[in-house]
Amino acid sequence: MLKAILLDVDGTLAETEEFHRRAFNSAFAQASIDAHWSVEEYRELLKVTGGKERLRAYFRARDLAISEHDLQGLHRSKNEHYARNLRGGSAQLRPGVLRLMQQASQAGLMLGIATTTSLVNVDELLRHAIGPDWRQAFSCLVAGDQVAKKKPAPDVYQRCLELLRIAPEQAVALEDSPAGVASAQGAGIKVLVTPSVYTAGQDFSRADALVPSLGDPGAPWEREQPGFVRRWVELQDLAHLVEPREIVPGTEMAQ
Ligand code: XBP
Ligand code: MG
Repeated sequence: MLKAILLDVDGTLAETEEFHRRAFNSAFAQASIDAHWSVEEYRELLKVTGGKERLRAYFRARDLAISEHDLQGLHRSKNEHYARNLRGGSAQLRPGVLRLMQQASQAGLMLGIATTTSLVNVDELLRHAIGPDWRQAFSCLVAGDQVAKKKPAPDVYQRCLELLRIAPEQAVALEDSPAGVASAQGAGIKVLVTPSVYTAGQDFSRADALVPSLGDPGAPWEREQPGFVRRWVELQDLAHLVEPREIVPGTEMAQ
C-alpha cells in the first residue's frame, strides 16, 4: 500500500535550474572568474549533480586550478545569488504539486524530500512557495550534503525510507531527471517523471511513468496520457504504480 510520496526539488517541485544557472554566472562575475554558462552548456553541465561537484568538474575539465576553499566560497556565493534571484523572481511550484501534496496529506500519506540541492536552497524555495511553516508538510527531508553520494546514487532515497520506516514498495518518487530516476530505482522505488525545461527530451525509457507535468484541473495536459483517467495525475494514479490495477480474469481482451 502506498504510504509516502518522495519529491525531488529542482525541476520537479519548481523550475529552479534557470535561477541556479544565473546565480552561478553572478558568482563567477563577482569573483572575477572568466566563465559564463549558457543555457545549452548548463544543460550538459547538469549531468553532474550537485552545485559544488558541477563547479569542480567544470574547472577540472578546463585544467583550471581552484583551491577547495575558493570552490566552497564560490558555491556559497552562488547560493546567495540564488536566494536573491528567487526572492526577486517568480519561483512558483509546478502545476499540480500543491494539489497532490494536499490530497496526499488528506489521505494520510507522508511526504518526503529527496534532493541533491543544498538545504539552504530548499528552504529558500519552499519558504516562498509554501510559507514559513513549509517544513511541517514533510515527514522527512534528505539533502545531498547529508549523504555519502548524491544522485544518481540511491543514498538520498534509501535515507528517506529509513527515516520514514517504510519499504521501497510503499513509496513513489516524483522526479524530472534521468539521474533522479536512477537514484529512486536504485533504492527500489517506482518513479513518475515530469520532465523539466532542462531535462525535456532526455532518455526516460526506464521511468515507471512519464507525463508532461502533474497537471491540474485548471491546467490539464493537452492530450490524454495512456494509463491516466484524467488529464492530470491523481493520487490514485500514484497508488496504482505500487499496486497495479486488478485485472479481472477473462476481461483483458474486452472491448
Ligand atoms: C538538482 C541539482 C542541484 C542544483 C544545484 O538537484 O543537480 O545540484 O543544480 O544545487 P535535485 P546546489 O533535482 O535533486 O533537487 O548548488 O545546492 O548543490
Ligand atoms: Mg531534479
